[in-house]
Amino acid sequence: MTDGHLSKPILFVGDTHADASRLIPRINRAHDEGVEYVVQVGDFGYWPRHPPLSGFVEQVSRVLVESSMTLYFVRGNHEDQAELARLAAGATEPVELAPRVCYVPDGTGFALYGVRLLGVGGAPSIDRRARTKGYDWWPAEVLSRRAANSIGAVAARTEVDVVVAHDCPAETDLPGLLPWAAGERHRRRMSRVLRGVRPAWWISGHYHLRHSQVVRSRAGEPCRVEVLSHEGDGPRAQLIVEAAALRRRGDAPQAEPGPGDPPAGIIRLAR
Ligand SMILES: [Mn+2]
Repeated sequence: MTDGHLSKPILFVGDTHADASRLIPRINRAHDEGVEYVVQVGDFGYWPRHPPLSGFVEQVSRVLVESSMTLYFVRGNHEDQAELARLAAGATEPVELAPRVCYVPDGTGFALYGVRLLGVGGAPSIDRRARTKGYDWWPAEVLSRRAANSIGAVAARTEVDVVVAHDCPAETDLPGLLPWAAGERHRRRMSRVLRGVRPAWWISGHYHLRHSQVVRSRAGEPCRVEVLSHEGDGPRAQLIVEAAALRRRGDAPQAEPGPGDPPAGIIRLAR
């Protein structure tokens, strides 16, 4: 890896929910800023069997191909879980579902400019009673406790800089969160992953709000949690970070920045 790669920016995007009309301009703006890789944190909107949503992936793919960019996404709770599980069966690396659109199965690692990222999908749907099992809702939307433990155990033997997840760990003090047992249980599973993986960054979505916080694992190591908002929320739906700032080694974040005081290496694009 050359030093030039370390200054390369990577775009992280919150829940897109198959909204091509907002995601495509965002990708185009990022391309103008030199971004080559887009990492989406789940609730991407992968619904290949649900027209008209089924055209979303192909629309995004065409733009990525034209710009020579690549998008990676983890699964949220609002995706076609059955199709994703079928297409990713046995995969040990990201799966290209359409040209330059790659699905990152739970516990799968990938590297961008030497930054090591690990995908951890899943979350519980608070609206599941309004959904139909096997059509637009599946019990496997959550990350199982067993999967959380096994991701933590495997990743503990490797170095991971960034966890890309849909949900965030229980240590995150999300504002305005209503008490909900299933949600709390799932965030505790994310905490198991956090303790096992010990990433420097945890970048996630799901709550349709923007929140930044440095949390500490039991060993006291800091992890910068960046919860991204949804695609309709303008700049709060994205984070652009230079590769060097994402590397685990080097200066790990030590303190939470104050309001209007972004950590070094972060560039926020105008809307
Ligand atoms: Mn979600």
